[in-house]
Amino acid sequence: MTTVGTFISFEGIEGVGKSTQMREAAKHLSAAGQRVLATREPGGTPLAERIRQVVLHEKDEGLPASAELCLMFAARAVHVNNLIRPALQRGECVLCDRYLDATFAYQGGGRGVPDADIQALAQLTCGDLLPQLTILLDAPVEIALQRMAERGTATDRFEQETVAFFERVRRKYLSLAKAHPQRIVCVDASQGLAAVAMAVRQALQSRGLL
Ligand code: Z5A
Repeated sequence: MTTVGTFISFEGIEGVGKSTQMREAAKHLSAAGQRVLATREPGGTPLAERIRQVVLHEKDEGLPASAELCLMFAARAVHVNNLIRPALQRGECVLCDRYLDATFAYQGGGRGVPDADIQALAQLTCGDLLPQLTILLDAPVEIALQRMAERGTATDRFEQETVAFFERVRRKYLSLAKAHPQRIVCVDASQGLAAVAMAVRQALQSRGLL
């Protein structure tokens, strides 16, 4: 299926500022005349948001890594088919707070699921759909966790993970950026808000999107 819109994902460990920077980018892209759809994973449609509730907040039973992986892809299959592909077909600019790289980073780097298993499920659920541009916001784990602590939101299953877990996730993200330099732009998210926003803006400009 030919897609005519633009697909951009925002990635990084929790608290690096993905949501904040995605909102800024949406403003700039809208002002530049793009029709912007901002969405997130897991979630983005009513059904995928219900799956999100389970995968982030299940407390009564243990959730094995394999089940967590399948739930992430179940939500993604719904999201891609029901929201992302149709929006791209309409020529919209889809901004997604996390996508497939998050699965390689969290379920792969964090939980130890082999890349080949993740790749097989990716092929099954989203085919060849990859973002044209991925902004990886990178900061030391302690900075990101400090920001989350200051924000003081309710905790989910991931937010209760150890520093070592987030270090593995960060390392995997950085290795993905090294492996896919054409698609993934790594931004130093330890800087202040304005400096990070400027770097994101430059990445969009370098792709002719602004
Ligand atoms: N997950 C997974 O395991 N596998 C998958 O395939 C997918 C997801 C798709 C839900 O993610 C969880 O799902 C996620 C991984 C897993 N869990 N973790 N960890 P989420 O995206 O919904 O939740 P999150 O990653 O925890 O995002 P967040 O809480 O919204 O954080 P953020 O978007 O990166 O940060 P923010 O909300 O923009 O900023 C956090 C605070 O820092 C806020 O108060 C800001 O004002 C402040 N901030 C932001 N930038 C700055 C700078 N530059 N300086 C100072 N302060 C700043």
